[in-house]
Amino acid sequence: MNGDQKLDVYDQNKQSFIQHFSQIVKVLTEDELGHPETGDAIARLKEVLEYNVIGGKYQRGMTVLVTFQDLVEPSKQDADSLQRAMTVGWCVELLQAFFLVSDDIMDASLTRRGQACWYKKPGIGLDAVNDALLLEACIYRLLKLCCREQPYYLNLMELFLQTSYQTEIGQTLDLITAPQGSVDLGRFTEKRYKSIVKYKTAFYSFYLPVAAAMYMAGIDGEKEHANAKKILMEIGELFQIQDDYLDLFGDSSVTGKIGTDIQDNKCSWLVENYGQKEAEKVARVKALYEELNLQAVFTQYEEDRYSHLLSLIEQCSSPLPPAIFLRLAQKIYKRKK
Ligand code: DMA
Ligand code: MG
Ligand code: MG
Ligand code: MG
Repeated sequence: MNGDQKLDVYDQNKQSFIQHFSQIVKVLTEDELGHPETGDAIARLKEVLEYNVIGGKYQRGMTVLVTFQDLVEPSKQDADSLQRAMTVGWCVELLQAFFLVSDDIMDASLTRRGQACWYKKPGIGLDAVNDALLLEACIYRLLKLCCREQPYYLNLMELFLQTSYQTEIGQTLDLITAPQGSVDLGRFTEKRYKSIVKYKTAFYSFYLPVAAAMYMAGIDGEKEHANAKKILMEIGELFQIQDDYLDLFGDSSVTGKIGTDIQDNKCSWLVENYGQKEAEKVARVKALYEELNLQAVFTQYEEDRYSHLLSLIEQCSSPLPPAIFLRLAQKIYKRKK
């Protein structure tokens, strides 16, 4: 968060966005009235939603809402349209929750958003796999309930489906590049690294929310989407590079998660001791990174990429207002979580 800004549109809308969540839960759980025999499952779903969809930054979901507000003229922003933009924003947050519940199992992580990972809760374990699938199914139930009558319904559905596939391909690359118990730094090329971050993070975190708002505003041209995507994929790449940095050097009381990338043999730089679970080996890799002054290298790299982004936005934002992209870039620049 950049302190020198006035209250930005994210802050202005955050409260009403979060308040809308109880509406989402209500819509997703009232179905039980018609099917009383599923009541116990719906109670479980409610618990899954409340534990896993809440507690993050809501940046992805809010991006749908604030971008929609930028793209649609104020006279057409009636209460119903804004409600739909919020609901679609929550669909992005549901997709994120679906990925995170699964990701934490695969990465053997311990904490997320300042609490135990869902699968780590006593009595949950691998039942969390089904909970993740439930979260995914909720996206399409919500889209149908709120947007079935809208001209952009099919575009949105295809967007969510395609983005899910891309993210899953990214997670596949992430996992097969980091096989358990087999450390081979030869696998870690810059090209592979870029592919992983593009697929596993950039599509769903940055292109998806802006593209959803564009479709809702009636902007469905290929050229417009390609231009926006070009910028958003770069923002997404920087975002995941920061995530990798924060995995080790972030303050876990701020990020809400304890890093596992060294233990998990994840594609990043370096060395013997890498891909091992013992605390002292992990500490040795971290000490080496510190010796190499990676924190300073990262800071410089982040600055360079940020100024590159600013010029890309200047070149490619049209016909969308540059503010849409500038805001996102500013949001993530020097982020601590
Ligand atoms: C995140 O990769 C990608 C997805 C699709 C969740 P990651 O494992 O680095 O994320 P985190 O650091 O949040 O566990
Ligand atoms: Mg992870
Ligand atoms: Mg992961
Ligand atoms: Mg990470």
